[in-house]
Amino acid sequence: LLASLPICNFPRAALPSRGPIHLKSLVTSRSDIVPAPVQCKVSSKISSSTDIVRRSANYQPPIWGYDYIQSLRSEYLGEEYTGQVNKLKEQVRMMLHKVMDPLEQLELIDTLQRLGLSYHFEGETKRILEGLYNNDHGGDSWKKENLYATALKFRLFRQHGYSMSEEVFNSSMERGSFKACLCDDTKGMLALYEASFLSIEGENILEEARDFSTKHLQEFVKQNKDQNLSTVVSHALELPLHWRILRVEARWFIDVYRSKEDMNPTLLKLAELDFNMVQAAHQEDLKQVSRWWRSTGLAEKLSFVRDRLTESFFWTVGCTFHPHFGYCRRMSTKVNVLITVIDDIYDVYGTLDELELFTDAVERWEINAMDGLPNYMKICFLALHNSVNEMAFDILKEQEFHIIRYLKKTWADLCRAYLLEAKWYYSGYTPRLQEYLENACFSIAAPTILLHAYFSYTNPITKEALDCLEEYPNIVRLSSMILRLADDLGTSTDELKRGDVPKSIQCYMNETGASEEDAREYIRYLISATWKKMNEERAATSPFSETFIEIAFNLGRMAQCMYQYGDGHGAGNHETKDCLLSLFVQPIPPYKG
Ligand code: LA6
Ligand code: MN
Ligand code: MN
Ligand code: MN
Repeated sequence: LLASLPICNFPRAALPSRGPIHLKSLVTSRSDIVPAPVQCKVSSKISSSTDIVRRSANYQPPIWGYDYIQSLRSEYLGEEYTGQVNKLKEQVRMMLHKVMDPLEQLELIDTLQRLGLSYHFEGETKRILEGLYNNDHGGDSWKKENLYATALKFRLFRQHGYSMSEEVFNSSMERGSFKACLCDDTKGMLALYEASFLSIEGENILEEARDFSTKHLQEFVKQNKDQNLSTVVSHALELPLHWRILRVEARWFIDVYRSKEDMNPTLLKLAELDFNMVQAAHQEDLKQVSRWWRSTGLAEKLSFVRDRLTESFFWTVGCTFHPHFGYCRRMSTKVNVLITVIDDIYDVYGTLDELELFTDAVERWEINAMDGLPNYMKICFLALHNSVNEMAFDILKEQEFHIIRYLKKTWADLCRAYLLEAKWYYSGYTPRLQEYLENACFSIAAPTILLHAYFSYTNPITKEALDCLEEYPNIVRLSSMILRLADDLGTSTDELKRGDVPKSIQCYMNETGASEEDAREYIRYLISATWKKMNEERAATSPFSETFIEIAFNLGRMAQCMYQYGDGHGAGNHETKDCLLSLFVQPIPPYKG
């Protein structure tokens, strides 16, 4: 089975080796953790004679229907706010020019980033960082600075692609007694903690810094001496800044910033206004793509699948929120909903025979290939075929670049990976973790998502980048790995209940005898190790634009966000619902100061 698969050795480079983890207990039998699948009989219209036993996931209906989405209207769409924003932007630009103290400069850059505003000030940010870097690099000024300033500077420099040695933390980390006195410096600890996530493999000082600061910050939260600071620290401990997507973080940080003592009203006003205006643009994208989604009729015709338009749209906003990327967001949303539907066909509803036929049809990528499919698959196939071909048509028109070959290959790779999982499921096979991941990093669809993203966000498309993409470069593999592992942490409990292949947690348990808790811990460790490799990729030379690399990073971040509290994409939970409301529906009430 495996040998016949053209997908091989996918994440081998990405899978770090690690000594055996401490095993607390052994799992006695698989039946402890895998309840019998929920099955339901449907009288199938597709299969003329026999009753087919199909699984069911009992997915909830979407949080928002078509009419609700179409009713979204923001007053911030109008021209009248553009003038206000421009004025505020000018004032902030002046601030950026006036501020001279290096620490204040860094703090301003950091605040703009967290407020979601830095995209307006890229030139200024670059100029300031360049100046700071040239001034103090090579000198020993680091030694004179406190931990907070050093860590903030380190993080911002690394984020912006400046090379920075972890040695700058040597003086803070090497002496035990110094560590003891740092413990009162929570602000410094927090900065050190955030900086440590910019590390690459093998950076031991940063590794130690992460452990040390994490422990200290956990202790600080327990003591609960300072309510405001504790809130900020807990937020950081849940997920570091480097793993968070900008829009969600900005929405959260604007509220935190409002009650800060040294809050600057100009920054706050600009942040609120800009957030609301970007939200208005997103509403228009969402309305438009929701009309397409309704026109496909897939949600009604295939009532067993997840109807997840808004969540699919959220993934794309997490990848890139800039108002002018509307076309790309709409295209990527289409890709995401189609993936979600097809994934359910393979994981839940389709029989193995049907899945073989569907895979074959996608490989052939021609209209006649539909003929032998059951009706529900015909509809899905044609929706896929039409939508993907239409995207290819847009690119052909715009750039005279013919991309069908690439698109059809990625969908065929995806379906083959899905099919292999279906075969494993029906044969009751549990692969080793490595074998599982080699396939699962395809079946999570990140390579498909990123390939489509490349086409819709890139102009001009280059042959060099395409050749590289065809080989599934590291940046794609690593982003896929994070998405797969985070997805497994969030979704595998429900998946196994209804009947699905063992996911990474279960493969690892089966392979090593680890408890579920230890297996989850190991998967979290793998995520963290994968991020380090991602950080390394950022610095590597590649034929990809900053935008594409950022999208690959953001896809990983979106996964951390979506699966932070369980299955935010499929099952829906109140955290995701609140998040979607705050991002796409509710404007921020303006600051009256
Ligand atoms: C997750 O569902 C899902 F639908 C995906 C296709 C993953 C990424 C989603 C985007 C961006 P599930 P599986 C649309 O947990 O079957 O069912 O691979 O994925 O575990
Ligand atoms: Mn699935
Ligand atoms: Mn699947
Ligand atoms: Mn899953």
